[in-house]
Amino acid sequence: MTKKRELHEYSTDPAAQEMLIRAEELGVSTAFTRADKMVPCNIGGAGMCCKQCGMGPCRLTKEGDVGVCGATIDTIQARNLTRAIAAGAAAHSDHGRDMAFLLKATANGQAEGYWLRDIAKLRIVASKYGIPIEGRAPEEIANDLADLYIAQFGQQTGEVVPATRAPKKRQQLWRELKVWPRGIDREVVEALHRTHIGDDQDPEHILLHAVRTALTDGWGGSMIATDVSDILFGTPAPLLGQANLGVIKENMVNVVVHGHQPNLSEMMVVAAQDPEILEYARAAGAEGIQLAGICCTANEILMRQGIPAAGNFLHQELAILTGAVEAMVVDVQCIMQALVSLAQNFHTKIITTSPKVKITGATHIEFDEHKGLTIAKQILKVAIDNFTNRQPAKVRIPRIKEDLIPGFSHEYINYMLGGSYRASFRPLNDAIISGRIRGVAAIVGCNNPRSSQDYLHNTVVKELLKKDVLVVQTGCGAIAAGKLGLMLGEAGLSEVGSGLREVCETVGIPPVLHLGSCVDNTRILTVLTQMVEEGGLGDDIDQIPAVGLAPEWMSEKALAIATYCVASGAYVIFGGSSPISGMPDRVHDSDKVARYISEGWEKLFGGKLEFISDPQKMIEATLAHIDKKRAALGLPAWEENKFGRSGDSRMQQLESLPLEQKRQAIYGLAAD
Ligand code: NFS
Repeated sequence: MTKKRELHEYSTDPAAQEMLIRAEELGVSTAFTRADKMVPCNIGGAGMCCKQCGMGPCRLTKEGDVGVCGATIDTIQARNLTRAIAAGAAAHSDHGRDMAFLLKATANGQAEGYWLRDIAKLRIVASKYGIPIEGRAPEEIANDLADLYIAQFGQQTGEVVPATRAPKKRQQLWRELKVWPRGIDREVVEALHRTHIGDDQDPEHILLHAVRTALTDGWGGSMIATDVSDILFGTPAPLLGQANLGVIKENMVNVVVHGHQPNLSEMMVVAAQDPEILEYARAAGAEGIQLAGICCTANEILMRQGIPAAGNFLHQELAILTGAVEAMVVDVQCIMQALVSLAQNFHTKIITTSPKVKITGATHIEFDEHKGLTIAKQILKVAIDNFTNRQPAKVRIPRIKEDLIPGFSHEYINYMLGGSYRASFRPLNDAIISGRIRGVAAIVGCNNPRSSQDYLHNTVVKELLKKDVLVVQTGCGAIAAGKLGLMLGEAGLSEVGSGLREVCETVGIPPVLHLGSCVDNTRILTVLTQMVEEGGLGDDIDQIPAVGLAPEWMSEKALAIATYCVASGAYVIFGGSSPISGMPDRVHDSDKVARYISEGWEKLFGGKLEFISDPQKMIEATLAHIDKKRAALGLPAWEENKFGRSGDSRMQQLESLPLEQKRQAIYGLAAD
């Protein structure tokens, strides 16, 4: 069945809409139109299809149905969900492993072009694990830290060490429930073992291991990825960036880097500034090289180097449709196979670089960090050589882009709230305690062509801001808000609740903080932990008035993130469709798993995972949860317009008033 949608039903982004019209003119398909043609399987989509063995696939469609082996719907759903979580955890953690090996190579002078940029973070992280730092060269410390991190992957018994950075009470809980991961690879392998035909068949028991597998991602592999990226490329701090397809430039060699790992993209940034390469580009008739990012690679180089983001997940094909991209250089994760056939309509070269990822028809130039700079230059030369093949008649670049300020690492938030001498989370906690900030929402995750691009993300963000909820974002959700102009100081404040606005103006921050890529969801864990440790908001993460949302999720990584956030104590809401939705009418048997990961997990961890497709209901559930947590802490109930008597814009309004009226307006004093 083919159902064509209206343009705004495909994307709320005008640049995307422009490119979708272009795709139609050219008669090429995109994920947007393919989603119309591909009707999702309602049995598999609901989690009721088991294809774990050759006796099936078994499709369970009726109450009481079981598979050939006797597996029930609950068992099948639990197994499917656990496998997805394991795949997501594997992807993030393998990224972390690569970064740990890069740290090792850099420490030993074997990684061409890389160096240890953030020695302060290196020392802080190393000392958390008892690695001696006094009187030692950064390379020695980095070598020890790399060894410790590499060991986490193959560790067989004991506890993965990054999780010791969680609040004390949470650590205790994980030990009691026996979900503290023993080793990163071990938990992923065990998840596959347990979900093999004829193994673990108690849904709750399977899902408890899913929790342990997810924790190995958030408090393991992903945390390692973030730490090492900061040490090697710098801990992010705010800078000015841009986002959307308008960052592609007609007179430049445009190279789009897409994927996830900053080892490649950071070296592309270095190579693109090399005088020899720039001269090579000029000799080809271009004014220079424009690097731009897609997906989380975009976030990595945007927040550290200010390299513009061409867009989020659903922009990858649209960038090629501009006809002005000489090369799209990809590494791992979220890369659509359709890029290759789409690029054949243009001169664009798709270059795969990871030893783990090849795509039929793409050019493969394998990246090796031991000669990273040399290979990055080689890739750029291929792109430059392709510049003369560009067909000017096919070039259509939307003139749409937006400024944004990314780079809010946990370290920077700490600094910005107190400066060098009084760095602290106190002002944030105090603002929540007073009710100026009602609570915090972390809005993360993907785009999904099943819903209008960025619509769910930005609808939820805008509504929560009006209600004084501070928003932090990562991944493709962050790029969605950036494209809309919500990550700028003044521009982002026009429709923000008066209390939150006051805080943003006082501290000088946008109301939506860009915390980085998807692996950097660990920064959210660190922020929440620091809020607990600062005091006044309870003694564990589950007591903080905070919610995590992934309104447009689509990847298995998103499910892993959701699960480790729940296990850390957060209420997590996913939009779109539920992979465990069960029977349409949710009859008894088929919603057991849904109830378990919600009510069941809440009893165990204080956090829960729910799938809510309606954005208004998502917002209501978020606010209700925040208010419930405020009440449990004994904080004053949130009141609209209670605050807002200070702040920059208010001061400007008051400036023209006579003194008495000014006093009255500010302090609520009667004029005498
Ligand atoms: Ni996260 Fe980043 Fe984007 Fe989703 Fe893909 S890029 S790792 S998975 S689509 S946010």
